[in-house]
Order: sequence, then C-alpha cells, then structure tokens
Amino acid sequence: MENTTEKKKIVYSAIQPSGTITLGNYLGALKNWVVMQEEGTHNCIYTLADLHTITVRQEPAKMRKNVLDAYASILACGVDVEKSIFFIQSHVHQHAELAWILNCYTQFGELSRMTQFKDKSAKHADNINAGLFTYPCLMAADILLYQADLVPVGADQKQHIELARDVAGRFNSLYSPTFTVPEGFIPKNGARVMSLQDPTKKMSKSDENVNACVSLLDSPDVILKKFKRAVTDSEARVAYGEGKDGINNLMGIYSVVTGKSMQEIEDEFAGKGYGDFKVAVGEAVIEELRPIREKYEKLIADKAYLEESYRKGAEIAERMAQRTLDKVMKKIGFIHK
Ligand code: ATP
Ligand code: LTN
Repeated sequence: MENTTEKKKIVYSAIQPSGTITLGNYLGALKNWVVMQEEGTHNCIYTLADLHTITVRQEPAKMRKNVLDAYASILACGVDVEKSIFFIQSHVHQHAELAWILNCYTQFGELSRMTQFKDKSAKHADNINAGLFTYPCLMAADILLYQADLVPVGADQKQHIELARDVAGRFNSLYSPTFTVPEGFIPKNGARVMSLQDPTKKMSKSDENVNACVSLLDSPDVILKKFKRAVTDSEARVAYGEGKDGINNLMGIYSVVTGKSMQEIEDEFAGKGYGDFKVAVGEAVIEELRPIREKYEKLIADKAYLEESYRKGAEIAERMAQRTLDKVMKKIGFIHK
C-alpha cells in the first residue's frame, strides 16, 4: 500500500485541566479537534496541559481529580485514542526541557506584551510567578516538539501562537531549519464564547461565578437555569447588533450548535421575547451536550481504560518529542552523553 501517512499535516493542540471543561472550550477548540481527527487527512496530537495549570495555585487532590475528569471529558467529546495521540503533558518530560531552552530564545519584552499574562496577573495579584510570565514558551515547546502545522484553538490563544511562530522562525534562522512554523486554526463561529453573567468577558473554566459558565457536565436543569439567568439588555428583540453583547453571545452559541445563520435566528424569533429565546438556546445546548455527559459517566468509571489510554499516548509522544529535542540540542552545541 502507498505510504501516505508521512504527507499528512500534523495537528497539535492542548487544553488545561484547570477545572471542568466549558461550553467555550468545546465550541472554541474541542469540537474542531474532533472534526480534524475525523477528516482523516491529519495526524492529530492532543495534550492535557497540566504543567501549564500550576501557573495558578492548585489543591493537589482536586488537581488529580481535574486531570482524570478532563481526560475522560475530552474522550467523551469524541477524541479517539485509536485515531489520535492523546496524552498528559507532564508524562512527556521533553515539554519542560524544550520550554527551558525556548525561554532563552524569547525576549522579556515579547512576553510582557501577552494579554493573557496581564489578565491573569491582575486576577492573581498575590501569585505573579515566573511560570505565569513564561507560560507562552512552554506552549511554544508543546507545539514545536511535534513539528505541528496546524493548531486549533479559540481566539484568545492567537497571540500565543504568534509568539510560537516568532520563536520557531528565530531559531530556524539562527541555526538552520529545525522547527515547522505552525499556523493557528481559529473557527469562524464559536471562537470566543462569552460569560453568561458578563458578556464582555470570555467564558472561563476558572470563573468564580458558577452562573457565568456552562460546564460540559452540567445537568440539563442546571444548563437551562444558567441560560434563563443570562445577562442581556433591555431592547427585548432577538437581533445581532452593537452594544448587545449578551444577545450576540447567545445568538453565536445557538448558531454554532444548530448550524443556523444569524438571519435565520432573527427570523425564527421575530416577535418573540428574550425569555423564549433563552429557553431555546438552553435546550439546544442540552441536546448537544447530552451524549457527551452520558459517555463521560461511562469513561470516568473505567479508570483502567483511562490509564491504558494516556500511557499509550505518552509513549508515542515521547518518541516524537525526543527526536526534535535531540536535533535542537545538537544545533545549540550541547554534548551528547
Ligand atoms: P482558564 O480559565 O484556566 O484560563 P480556559 O477556560 O480559558 O482556562 P484553556 O484551557 O486556557 O481554557 O483553553 C483551552 C482551549 O479552549 C483553548 O484553545 C482556548 O482558546 C479555548 N477557549 C477557552 N475559552 C474559550 C471561550 N470562552 N470561547 C472559545 N474558546 C475558548
Ligand atoms: N495555553 C493554552 C493551552 C495550551 C495550548 C498548548 C494550546 C497549552 N499548550 C499548545 C495549543 C497548543 C490555553 O488554552 N490557555
């Protein structure tokens, strides 16, 4: 048989196990991970970025639970270990090693411009640690270790992907071509799902307000309640427009989940109030998430399967990562042991 695997593009992405996976993570990133896997035209590599998670203080028992829950949730979304490589970042030590090296090829000024650093340091003013600052170097290491061509992420990660591209290009021109320069893949719809309580802010796993964010594992009742309470405006007309962040967000969610265009949604709800619309969005989301929650319940009860899957993923990933790390170290001038 003709060997086509070598020509396939490499897709790489990761998500932090920093809490229960949200509707934002799903629509912005995970849904596309599965689409790319199913297209069969890419080699997909996905990671639970647990090393990234400790940039914010974690409670150990909770962190262990979050990692397993996130691993099972992502499988429940459709990532399939027979088709994709899916592992836990800390199991592949090459990530931390390349991250250190890339720290030395990234400028302080570049990192100072990262908006996520500014946001997170404002939010965690008591713990502005060096890891939070150099986080984009670890993310660049994740991507570059696997020579990724495409990185499916939500819009908030655009700046980090740009940095990974800059660092890769810099290294390649200082030495010789070593890294593939990756492209971000940001979906047209769903790239920025906003908080249901403050639609000027993105929906985030680590939001303290539980009503701000819909989790993949929320029960139907809870989902409906959160949508009913979603902050909107006083106009009471379902139409996309400036200054209508809450409604724009709900329309965006409804559009990705149902496949309807904004115009179709406006027509569907012409003459109806926000109450009807919120219930419709809630119900559509409930149906989208129902199979995921059911699959998750089965997977989380099967620890042996989860363990076997992430071990297998790490074993393959480690071989790929070491190949890149060897090349990098040789070019820099490290001596082989
Ligand atoms: P945290 O709150 O801990 O910062 P997070 O919810 O922002 O976490 P990440 O693990 O940082 O999530 O992101 C995982 C993926 O989900 C990334 O590709 C990111 O771009 C995407 N993503 C995160 N939040 C949203 C959102 N609100 N809308 C669309 N995509 C999102
Ligand atoms: N920083 C990302 C998660 C992440 C990532 C990556 C995404 C870590 N490593 C590599 C894409 C590629 C975030 O979503 N906050």
